[in-house]
Amino acid sequence: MSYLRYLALTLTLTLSLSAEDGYRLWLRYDLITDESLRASYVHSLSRINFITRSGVVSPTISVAREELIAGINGLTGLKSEIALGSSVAQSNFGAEGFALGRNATGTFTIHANTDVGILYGVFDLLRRIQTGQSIETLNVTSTPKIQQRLLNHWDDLNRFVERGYAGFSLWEWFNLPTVRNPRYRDYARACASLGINGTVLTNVNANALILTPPYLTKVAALAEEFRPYGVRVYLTARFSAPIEIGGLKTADPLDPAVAAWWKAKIDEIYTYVPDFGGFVVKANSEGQPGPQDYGRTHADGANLLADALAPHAGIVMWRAFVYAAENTQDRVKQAYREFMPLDGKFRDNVVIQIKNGPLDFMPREPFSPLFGGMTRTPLALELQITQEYFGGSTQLAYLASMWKEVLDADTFNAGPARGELVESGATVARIIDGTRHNQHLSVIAGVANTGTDRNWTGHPLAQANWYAYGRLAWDHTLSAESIAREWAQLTYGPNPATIQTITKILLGSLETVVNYSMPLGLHHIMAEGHHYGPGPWVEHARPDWSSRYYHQADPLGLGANRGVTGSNALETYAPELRALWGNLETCPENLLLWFHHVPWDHQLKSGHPLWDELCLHYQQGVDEVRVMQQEWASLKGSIDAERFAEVQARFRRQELDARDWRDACLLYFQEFSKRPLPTGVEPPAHDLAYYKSVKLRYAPGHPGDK
Ligand code: BDP
Repeated sequence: MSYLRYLALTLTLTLSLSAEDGYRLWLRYDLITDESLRASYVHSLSRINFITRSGVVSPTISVAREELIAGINGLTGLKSEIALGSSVAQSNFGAEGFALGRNATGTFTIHANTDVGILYGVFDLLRRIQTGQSIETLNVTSTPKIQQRLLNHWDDLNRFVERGYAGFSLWEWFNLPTVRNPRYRDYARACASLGINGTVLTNVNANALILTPPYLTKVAALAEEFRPYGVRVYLTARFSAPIEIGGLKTADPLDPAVAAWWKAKIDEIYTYVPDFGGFVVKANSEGQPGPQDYGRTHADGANLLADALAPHAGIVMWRAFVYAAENTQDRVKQAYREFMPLDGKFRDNVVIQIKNGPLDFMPREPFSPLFGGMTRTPLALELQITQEYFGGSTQLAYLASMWKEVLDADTFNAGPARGELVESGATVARIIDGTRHNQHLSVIAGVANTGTDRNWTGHPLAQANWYAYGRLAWDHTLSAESIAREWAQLTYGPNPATIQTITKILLGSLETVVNYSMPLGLHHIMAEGHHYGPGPWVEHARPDWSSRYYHQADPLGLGANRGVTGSNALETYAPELRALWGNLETCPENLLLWFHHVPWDHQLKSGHPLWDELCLHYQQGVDEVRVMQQEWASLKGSIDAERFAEVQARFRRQELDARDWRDACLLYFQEFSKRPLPTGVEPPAHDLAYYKSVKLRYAPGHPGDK
């Protein structure tokens, strides 16, 4: 080899390696190295038919075609020919589903009723090729189980992302509508590759300005960029907008002038965005205005907007994340008490959007009792993809494991209690997908973890959470493991050992964070404000923002008594669960301190008293981070240096953070238990006063400086 060729080759190699910045996500389309596999794809895919009902080339068909050509070309070197045909017959795969397979003449066919169905079929096919699956005899159909599969962006108009850990908001409001960052399309493409079909652009802590014409012009531009990818735009509505931008004196939902204002406003929105999806509303929660300011109910508020949206087929996603300082009820009961009496009182185009747990995206919570409670209203599940309580994008927590816990949870709302734990089939998944109560509307929402960071999500492995959310939104029966494996292969290539290691790291990561932060059902003991790191000692003027409200540590024991002798939040669940969770002996240990105030010397299943078990869980969390570090280290040389180093550094930081969590919490709880650390638990590096004095400044995702 001549020196110049050698130089050129090294340069290309270096460039391609250093280009591993994570921007391409799971859509990499690198050449398949296995020649016989490549040949089999070339054989099957030289000619591909798209069959839709109309047979007309639309912007969606164009992007589907471009994607498929680029994908197959990248993966195999082949330039496929794509033909578009039509079939008048409506097939049974619905508005967004598709069928894949070869027709009688051997031509590979993607068949859908709609153009977006074709696009989803394209991404599905490419995923199969990327993961090395045989398509020779493929014959599958796929339809989404939930209709509206949305991302919720908690993005402000100044581009700050509340609880955002990956840079600024992707939406460049100042430059819109004229300047359109190509990244808008890349975002929509990534969403479409998972079947995500809607995006709520603005923060739930809403700003009414977004509803004014200058901003609506910008919203329209984003909608235009996303439309070919089947991603519809939604906004958050500030309940007091009629006052703030409408010049009215009131926002009372029963005032005819207010209703007229919203009607006109919503009609106006549709002149900008004809396929506008609707609103998410946070009302009478954490200082947001709402119908209760006028003595009205959540139903009055939701129905006001729903009536104005209905002629345009828009929907209202009214959030059930409500609690108030003045309310003396246990915070985890408050939403239930407010919403249960309203069941059945909402318009048809309203869904109640409920966080997975009754408190607030804690590392572990039981499912929200509203899922079992409200049977006459469509319910949406709100998940948090961004890791507010999981170490932002500094730490790793693969959240699909947690989401599966809630999706698969049985609410036992199958009618009269049978008094025993016979599966009722009334899982949260079946409630939100509408099959349990025959609901016509189904919605799932994920609070996004994306931002302007080049790799989209900050932590390179946090991309797996965006991915897993989309995959589960399409099909909640998929397992956390299969999604992890698939993502690892798409993102880090075909080496089985690499895939195995990354999958293992992902799957263990959730429980690891739970162990070193809030094990055994502990909750809400994080630092104030930014929520990063430990704060079991946090005291606030509002009791419900103080840690003690939740952990209830005292000389006798630890944990919140939510049984009949305590707050009785247990009464919000079905009798089967009340019996199971209400008994100290049968309550699953991972929820123990959620439901019980447990004596320090109470013996757990391991044979250890509570105090020792607690300490050992914290230690185990730290140990597990070390194991993840070692496992990651074993990948050196088998993945690109850039992503390797970035994750490695974050694991180093995670180990320091895990130690801080352990030491701070154990020193603090030791003040109550007065017991020594058991054997096997490392002594703390500092004293309690030190941990209490730590102030993290300018933590991401939080507007304050500490
Ligand atoms: C809490 C967050 C806060 C959100 C709120 C919500 O700390 O930033 O505004 O949830 O969901 O977890 O409305």
